[in-house]
Amino acid sequence: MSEESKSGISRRGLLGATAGGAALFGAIGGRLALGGATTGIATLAANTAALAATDATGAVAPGQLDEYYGFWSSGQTGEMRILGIPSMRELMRVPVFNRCSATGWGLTNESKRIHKENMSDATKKLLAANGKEIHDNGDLHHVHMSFTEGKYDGRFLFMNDKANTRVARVRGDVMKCDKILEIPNAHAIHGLRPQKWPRTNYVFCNGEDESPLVNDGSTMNDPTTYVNIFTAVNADEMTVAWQVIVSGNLDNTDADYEGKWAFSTSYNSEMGMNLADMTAAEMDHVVVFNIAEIEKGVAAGDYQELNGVKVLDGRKGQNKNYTRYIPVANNPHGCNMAPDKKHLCIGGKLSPTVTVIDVTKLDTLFASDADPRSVVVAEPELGLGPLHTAFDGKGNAFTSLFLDSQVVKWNIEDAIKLYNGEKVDPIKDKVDVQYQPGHLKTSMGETLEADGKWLVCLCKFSKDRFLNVGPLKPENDQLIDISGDKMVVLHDGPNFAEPHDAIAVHASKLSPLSVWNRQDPMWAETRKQAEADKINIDDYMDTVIRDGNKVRVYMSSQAPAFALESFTVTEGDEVTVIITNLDDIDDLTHGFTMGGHGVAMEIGPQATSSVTFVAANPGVYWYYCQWFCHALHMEMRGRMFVEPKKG
Ligand code: K7E
Ligand code: CUA
Ligand code: CA
Repeated sequence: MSEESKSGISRRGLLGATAGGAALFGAIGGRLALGGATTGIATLAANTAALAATDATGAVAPGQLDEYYGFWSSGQTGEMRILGIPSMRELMRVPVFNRCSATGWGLTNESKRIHKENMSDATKKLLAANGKEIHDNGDLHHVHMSFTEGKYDGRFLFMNDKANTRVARVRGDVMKCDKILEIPNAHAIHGLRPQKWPRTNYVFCNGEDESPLVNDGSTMNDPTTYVNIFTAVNADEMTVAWQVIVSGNLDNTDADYEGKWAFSTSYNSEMGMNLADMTAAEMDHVVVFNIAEIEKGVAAGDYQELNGVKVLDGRKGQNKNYTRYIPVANNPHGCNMAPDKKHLCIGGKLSPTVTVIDVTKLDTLFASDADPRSVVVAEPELGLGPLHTAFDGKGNAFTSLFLDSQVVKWNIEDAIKLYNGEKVDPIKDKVDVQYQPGHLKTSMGETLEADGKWLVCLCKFSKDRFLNVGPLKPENDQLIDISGDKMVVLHDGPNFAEPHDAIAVHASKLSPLSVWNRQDPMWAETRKQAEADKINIDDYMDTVIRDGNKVRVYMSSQAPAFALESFTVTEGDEVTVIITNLDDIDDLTHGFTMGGHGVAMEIGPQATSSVTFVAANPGVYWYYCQWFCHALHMEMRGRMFVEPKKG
């Protein structure tokens, strides 16, 4: 354990900020067993009789639940992860842009339908040329929950794919992806945020990579043909509502608490095509999007239609009602709206400053030709490499300092006073983190219910913090207690490549189902086919339907047996196996794996799943349930007989 966290924990003990709750020595035991922070916490336990199960140390006793759901991105892994906060226990992985061996995501007909539903013809062509139906990878940086009136509403989580320019949605009720939308015209969706007020009607998405607007291979070297595109996705329909062409590129984005604005940082206002050119200018900018004016422009027909999307021109010198460009120091990164509804914080990255914009001054800016910098109300110098900022709801901000490997706590009002010439130091505390932090998240900090309890700092390097596992090391997500004046690092959380961002949502905001609803739309297409085959997929089923060389095998499952002990197909048949799990008990998931066929899927309680493959080789093949479900789980298997083709 490092010196700073040792002293931190004893300070925490002295503060005794842990009152309330019964003495739960088990909580500490659980933590000791993990071999994590040992001595300091043991001392704390001895000194503080009253320690709540989910407070102060981050320790959560066996059998106790976390106070927050943490929704993590996973970068190039392409999935969403759910962790508990403050325990930092990984609770679930939700495959989205990746393929998943456990659940069959990317293999099942239900998941493939979601992948393909909004796929462009160009992507279909590309995939076919590469012998594929769907993409194998994604680069998921930002996960954000839907809002109602500035508060999380638990309905959906939205996330980006930078690699293949997509946006996906995960349902809050079952924690499965239900929509994947390829965004036309834009390239490399990076920053993504839902509208916060009055509700999430739009999800705002930044295209990061500059490309010719009509990208048909007619030009590469004429930079004047290159543009970047800001996209508003209709969150309910998961369709593109409109797009705006901007000057410069787009990195991170956020929205205000009045539903009036969206903001995006741009690190390449230069429109450079290499590192030297992208960092050449003295200043880059933040683009402000005026949502109402853009909607008016759409209604008035002030757009070109490109790949079925209404594209407005918001470049500098074009319609000044749609956008404004606020100069900020070169190559900014993070874009974070404070829960005070007023202050937008822009991470300087190359500059040691955070630029604070007062969004209540934007109406005046749009109505006049005032200096766009007039909306800047503070620019505190905080340290080297400021990337992202989080908030405690008490007027303080926490900024990650990538180069300094620190988190800095600073006060927004004090920073404004300093900017106005008063002699105040806005910096309240700094803490070392291990190492090189990117995003950082406070509990409920991106909502009007920011509670200032926890901060999770997503460090890009772990170096020596864990047992060496070879050249590829995990990231390190650190838990920091921010409830006191001083920040205290409490926990190291190794994580696989590569969470960029996370949100901490109070557990009261969600109540996911334990058993699927039989009428769930997830298998609506499968149901249609079954109805055509006169099969009731809600009931016991053990029927094989032959339709030329297509064979549909309908079977239910109930622990510890599939309804069909065996079935027969002919060599070369296209086989679809459709399974309904009739068990309706909490946590009773079955699986279906067809041996030797590269086929496996999850079937949750009361769910239907289906998978299609070609039985190319004659012989006997065992299928089995791969989800341990019963004392006789091993016996939950059956045979597929593939008869040789005659003649
Ligand atoms: Cu890694 Cu939000 Cu993609 Cu910053 S971004 S670190
Ligand atoms: Cu069903 Cu294992
Ligand atoms: Ca730049």
